[in-house]
Amino acid sequence: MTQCRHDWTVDEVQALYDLPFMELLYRAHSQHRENFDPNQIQFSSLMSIKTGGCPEDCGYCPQSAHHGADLEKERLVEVERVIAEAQAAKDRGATRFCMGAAWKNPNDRDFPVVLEMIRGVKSLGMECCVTLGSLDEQQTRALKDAGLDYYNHNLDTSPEHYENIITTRKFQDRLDTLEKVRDAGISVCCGGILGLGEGEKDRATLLMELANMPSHPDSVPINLLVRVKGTPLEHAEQIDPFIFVRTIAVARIMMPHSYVRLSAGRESMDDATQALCFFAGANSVFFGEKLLTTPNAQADRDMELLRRLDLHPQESQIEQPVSGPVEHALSA
Ligand code: SAM
Ligand code: DTB
Ligand code: SF4
Repeated sequence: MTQCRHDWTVDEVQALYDLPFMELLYRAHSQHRENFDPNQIQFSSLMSIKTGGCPEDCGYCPQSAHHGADLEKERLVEVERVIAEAQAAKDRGATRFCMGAAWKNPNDRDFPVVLEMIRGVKSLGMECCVTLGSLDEQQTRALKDAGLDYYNHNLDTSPEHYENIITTRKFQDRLDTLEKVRDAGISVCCGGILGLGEGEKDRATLLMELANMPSHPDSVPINLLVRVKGTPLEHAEQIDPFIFVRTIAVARIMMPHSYVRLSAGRESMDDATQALCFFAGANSVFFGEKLLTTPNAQADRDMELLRRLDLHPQESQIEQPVSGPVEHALSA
């Protein structure tokens, strides 16, 4: 097992980025094979449980009330609908169900309903993840008691670039919530977005911040900005796909035991780039036609890609309810 480091300097991270591409991929893939089955991908499914009208002003996000994205707002969805979607995701081969809400933080009226959703998803024998914004200690304890496995809370970019992208909260606010999540014994899902007009150093600093947390996030989603009309970043310059692949590789080397998720942005990525990401150490994706509000890679395209690359979905790691084996569309 590879040792985990929490004392990276930005120069060390930059030096990894600067390795010749083939050398970097070789190192990352070797690291990946030491800790994971390189032919196995974990599948998560995503559902927006409360859409739009968010008071935060994240420049990338179509759900912010500050921007003019064409989006149908939706109140908190009903628990039954969530459970039905989770069951459908499980039948398609997802082992984790993730729910996202466009909140700065959860309110007292809606929070108990989310707890009910978590209990419902857990009763299906799935891992459960939610992303609800900032939390206080009472809320993290309640989430843990409801059986929550993962909390997603992204750092998104470097502390230096943060205020160019989000002005309604501080980078430190994110770290504070993450500390409460960790202290409650919930696994952390934390990553970032590339393509926010950041520089080389911002990307290196983001990975340094992630790896230098007291423990590495269990899941590290690396998102490629989905450029949405009406958001301040709708015309952001697209990054070179090889920079994206390098970022996956550097994340894999720095956080050897974490699941690195090739997250948003796959729809606009060609198959060869995705294959390079898997080689570089990405071993988790969102499966299903939709992310939260934007389209994801089509399910049939994903199945075909897996088949062509001889990749197989990871089986559930939690004990299943007694209702019998589930036929996986992905393993068919
Ligand atoms: N409101 C909560 C929060 O921001 O913590 C949870 C939901 S928010 C939509 C979850 C994550 O989605 C964000 O942290 C960001 O990383 C990602 N995201 C949002 N819009 C995106 C976009 N257009 N492209 C890529 N990732 C995006
Ligand atoms: C994460 O890092 N990416 C997901 C999930 N965590 C919640 C969200 C992607 C959202 C993409 C834009 C949208 O569909 O609204
Ligand atoms: Fe709100 Fe989250 Fe979107 Fe930011 S990323 S505007 S906090 S929903």
